[in-house]
Amino acid sequence: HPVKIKNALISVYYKDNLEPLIRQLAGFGVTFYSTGGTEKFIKDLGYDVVRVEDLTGYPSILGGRVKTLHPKVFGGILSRRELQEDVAQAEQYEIPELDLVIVDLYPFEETVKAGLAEEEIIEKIDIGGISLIRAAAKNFNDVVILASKDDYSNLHTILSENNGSTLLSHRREFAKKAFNTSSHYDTAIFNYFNQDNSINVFKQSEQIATPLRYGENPHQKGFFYGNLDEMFSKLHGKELSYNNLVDVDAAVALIDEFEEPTFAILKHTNACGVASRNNITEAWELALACDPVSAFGGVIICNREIDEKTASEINKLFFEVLIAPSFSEAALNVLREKKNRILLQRKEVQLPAKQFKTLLNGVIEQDKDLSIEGTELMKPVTDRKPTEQELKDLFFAAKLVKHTKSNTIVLARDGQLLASGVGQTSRVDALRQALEKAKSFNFDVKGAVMTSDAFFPFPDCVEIAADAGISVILQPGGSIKDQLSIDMANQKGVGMVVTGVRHFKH
Ligand code: 93A
Repeated sequence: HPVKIKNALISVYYKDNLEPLIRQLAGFGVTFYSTGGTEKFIKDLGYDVVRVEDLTGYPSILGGRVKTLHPKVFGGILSRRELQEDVAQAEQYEIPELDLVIVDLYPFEETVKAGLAEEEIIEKIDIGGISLIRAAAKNFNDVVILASKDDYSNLHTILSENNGSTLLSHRREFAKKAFNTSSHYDTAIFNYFNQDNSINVFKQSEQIATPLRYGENPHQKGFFYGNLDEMFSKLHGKELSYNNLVDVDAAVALIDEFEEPTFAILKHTNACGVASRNNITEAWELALACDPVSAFGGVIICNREIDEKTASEINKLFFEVLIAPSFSEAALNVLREKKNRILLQRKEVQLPAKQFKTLLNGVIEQDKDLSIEGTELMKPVTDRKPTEQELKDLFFAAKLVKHTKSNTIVLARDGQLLASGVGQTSRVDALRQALEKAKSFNFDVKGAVMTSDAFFPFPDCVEIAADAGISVILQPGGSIKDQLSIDMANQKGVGMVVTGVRHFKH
């Protein structure tokens, strides 16, 4: 469906970049229709122009507010060329078929940015131009719309290659861009009026926005955007809170690292208890034993069905949320005894691989940290090599350190988290916290393994860990002082492996 351009309506605020296209169109014998300033511009290039006023029989009125808003203009854009009634009416009312519309809108955003008075800003809300754009884009079947300077050269190329005609595919593409321009324009106007943020744009689409009781604290409003039903069946309990959701997210990310039957208990996104055991009741008991104080009010997750026996043990603890792939009927009966606790049954869904966070006046995006280094990637760098069991423990602890706030140190042994230092401002503080904590729950860390989310800038951590009885240390390496840490390890007779992959989590 090639359409040859015969008549063009041109109404542009900024005239730059237009000249080559005008010259080309003139060469193809196109008739120009134009508004005041644009008309003068084309005339100055030496071409004839029909004034829109002469087409409509009206002058530009109301200080230019009404220039092109007229049936002779809009009829010429919107008439369906293949519809007899339309063609007949166009003839009856002497409406020319306009098959190209070029508009450059009043610079609304620019005027707002320049900080001009409201009166001037309002005057820069383009009405005629935006209507021309929308009309021409709607009728892309017959009409070419250029709503952006960036597209002038595109059309120039198309016309050169097609002897003054465009194809339907071209026109549809230009229409898409035009609606992008018009929607952006109206959004800018909306944003100007909504500076008080009294209309929450996200909230408008209620189907994706779930109001939460509140945000992180009761004085903060909160919403969730997404579809939780896709991820979980809620089997019991009150509504998930903002903080619950944050912890559930952390819990899911952590447990998905594990193949073997595992329980994890989280508080404020950090694990305070994790254990892997073939017997899940045992896994639960060992996870809880890690830090029964922190476990109070936590979020619990397991990657196996919860049976009645395990449920009875979990039931002794006050907790917020329990997540599992399934629950036996009997387990549910036990767990449903308490009214508020939330029971979530997971569904199998692929989660997005990207994550976003607002900051300053924008958003940052990153790939999720999906890297996990298996034992084959743990490079021994000390005289003392890790045993099979130690390698297994290192792998277990590496999964935990990756999902704990930096700076962090994780101590583990035999598939059980012993203690961790979380979110500290120095690595040595994280280590001290972990050791203190282990001691306070009567864990002897002798023979335990230790993992660090990032390299050791100094050998102090290695020295402290070795003196506490840690047998092997895993770290990514990469410090210019790596050798000092390795020397220290050799001197103290502890093992060290490096992975080359850092796992900061902020
Ligand atoms: O004030 S308007 O909204 N009323 C109109 O009818 C109208 N028609 C075109 N502004 C209108 N325009 C705009 O005038 C165009 O979008 C373009 O920005 C400008 C071109 O005016 P001139 O050709 O006089 O420089």
